Amino acid sequence: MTTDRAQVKAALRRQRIETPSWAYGNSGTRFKVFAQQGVPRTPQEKIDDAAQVHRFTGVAPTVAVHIPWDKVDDYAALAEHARERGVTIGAVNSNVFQDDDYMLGSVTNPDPKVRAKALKHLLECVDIMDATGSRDLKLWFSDGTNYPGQDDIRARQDRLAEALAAVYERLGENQRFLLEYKLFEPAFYTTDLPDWGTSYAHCLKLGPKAQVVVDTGHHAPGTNIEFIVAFLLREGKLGGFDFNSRFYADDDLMVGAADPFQLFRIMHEVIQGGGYTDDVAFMLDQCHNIEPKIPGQIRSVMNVQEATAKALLVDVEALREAQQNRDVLGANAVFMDAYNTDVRPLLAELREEMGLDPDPMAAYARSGYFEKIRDERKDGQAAGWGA
Ligand code: LRH
Ligand code: MN
Repeated sequence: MTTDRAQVKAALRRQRIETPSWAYGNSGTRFKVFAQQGVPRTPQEKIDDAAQVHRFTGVAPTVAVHIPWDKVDDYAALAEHARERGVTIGAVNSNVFQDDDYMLGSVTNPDPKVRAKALKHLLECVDIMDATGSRDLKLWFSDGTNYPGQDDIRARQDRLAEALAAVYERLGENQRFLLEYKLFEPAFYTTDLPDWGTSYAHCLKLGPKAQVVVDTGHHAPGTNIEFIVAFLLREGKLGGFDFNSRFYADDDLMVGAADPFQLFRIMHEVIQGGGYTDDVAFMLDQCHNIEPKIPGQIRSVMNVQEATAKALLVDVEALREAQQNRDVLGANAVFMDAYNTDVRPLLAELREEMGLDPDPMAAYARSGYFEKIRDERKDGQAAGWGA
């Protein structure tokens, strides 16, 4: 018996997808950053654009910020700016990967002065969370080495553990940190947090406020990401996702664009593993290097909705039965039936019931918002990664 339509719509209606402030700014590769018209110039304008994504999808009510890309004098005022536009500030992302001092590492750097500087920034990010009311601190470290012998792998883990313990100590009652891992880049020999196991081990040692975040672009090709999701959920250590997709490396393309079937398999494990709750942060972490940014975010949110709707339609009873009967093809067929279901009419219906246009992309294009920001934001410095 598939989950009935009303139940599926009720579940989709309470979906929460967080968009990243940096997706609205200019971004690119080491070869070129192609500037686009209408790009925001300030954290406030990034939030204005994020509010458009929520306006047309109804399921993107929070915006992740990145420090110092979104540095302001008054973070409480920034949070108020967001509230006035119907969104709130979500995860605070630290940045210890762009300062000259961090060339040989931030919290793992052999130089204790550099480590202290990095830790100071991480603790400042928790101060910002106090001001914005954010629950999550997202920690990603570019730390690593490029040549064998460059540094002591074990000693760097000791330094990392020391910094994480200090941050953990500082976290408030309802705060937590999400520890991100990445196989490689910018380091090309060792990365100090290269995989889910290393992140999980550090989080396990620290306690319940330390959770693992799965960036879907940060694995070796061929990695079964839904296995990692199922495992971390079973351990109560899945704190969230940085959703995007890739054909090769950390391409940061629109989630579901490169591999919609993988996104479906991931959402199936999320739902079956009890992770379709507010305890798991569903964040986008993408760069729209050549495509328009706000429509890119709207399309990405719709891709997550479609994968989630299909996963909610899995006939779980029939699947369990086929699995118990060791009916390999039968079980796979039940799974594929859900995946091959066209859920777009159901989502259009849901949007109408939510008082939204059934076609968010068309509704945004008709809204004239792009023309407005294109004309308003001619002057000044467009925001970017500042890399
Ligand atoms: C690193 C990463 C991390 C962010 C950055 C924008 O590749 O995924 O989550 O800080 O992208
Ligand atoms: Mn990420």
